[in-house]
Amino acid sequence: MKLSKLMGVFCVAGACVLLCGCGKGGSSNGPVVLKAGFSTNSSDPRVVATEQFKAQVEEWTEGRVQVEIYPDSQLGADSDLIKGVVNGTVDITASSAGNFASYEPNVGISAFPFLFKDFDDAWEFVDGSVEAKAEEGLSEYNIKVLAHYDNGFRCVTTSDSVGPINSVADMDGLIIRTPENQIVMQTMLLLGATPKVLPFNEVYDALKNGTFDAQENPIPVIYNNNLYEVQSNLAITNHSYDVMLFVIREDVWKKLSAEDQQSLVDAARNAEELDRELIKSQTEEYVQKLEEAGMNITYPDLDEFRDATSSAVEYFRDSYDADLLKLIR
Ligand code: EAX
Repeated sequence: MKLSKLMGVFCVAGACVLLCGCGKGGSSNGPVVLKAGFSTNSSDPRVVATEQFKAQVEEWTEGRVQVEIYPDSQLGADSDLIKGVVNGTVDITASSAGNFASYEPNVGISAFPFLFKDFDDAWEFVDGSVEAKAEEGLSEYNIKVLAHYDNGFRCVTTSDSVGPINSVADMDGLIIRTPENQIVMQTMLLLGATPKVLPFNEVYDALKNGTFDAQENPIPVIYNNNLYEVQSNLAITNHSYDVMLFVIREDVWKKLSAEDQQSLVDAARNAEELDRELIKSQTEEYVQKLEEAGMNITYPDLDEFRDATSSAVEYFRDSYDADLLKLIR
């Protein structure tokens, strides 16, 4: 067969492969590889749930979309991971809603103190229209919300030297580490403590060397990240519910075929369900494990804490959408 004819055949074949590749989300340049980064270690439910997401996405897209998981702040701390999604260096992350507030302030609205009585109450809110409205502005920053992971209800831990928390008075003057979340910081101020921000991957050492007296995080985070090794007391304050946004770069999302997008949506919904199950069961089961690990557990009167923090919404009246604020009180 003459060379020119042969060349002709190759071109047609090549074009056909290209056309096929494009149609199916993956491209002729091989699979779409999504880098997913997290601030916590691999035993944390957000990472465990994303491992399931990875398996389902790769199976359901027949390998056209692949997910690489980077725990332990390998791709950066929470604020770096979110910045990475915005500027295209990280494809997927899950982080507390409050950490997105520097892009879209309304997103952190579910963190107001003592807003929810239990997980079902919180999930109903997070799956509702208020949260959806609050998240609308994220698209402008190339952030697409795929699902709502759960971090749990935040509680206060303290060192041996400052002792346990049994009342609001015990919070007075505590140097307490918080994430970069203005609502959590104001809540600590209203309780008389002094909040200071530190990236999560530096918290263990900072507590160990006494830079901080205290920190606040949900029970699964305290256990899964071994914070009981550097804090002696746990007060069950449940002072703030911590929804986490499981997000993907919008530009990458838009390049996927509708079929592969649907696979990611379905896998993300399943991962959300698994994450919530894990967080709820660990919140119930890990208090005993923390006690067995030597922590002194206290149950302060939360009405006193609720009263002391009741002005938080008023304080932020000008920072949040007034209609949204009306809907949370
Ligand atoms: O779960 O920084 C924090 O305290 C957050 O809760 C973090 O994502 C760890």
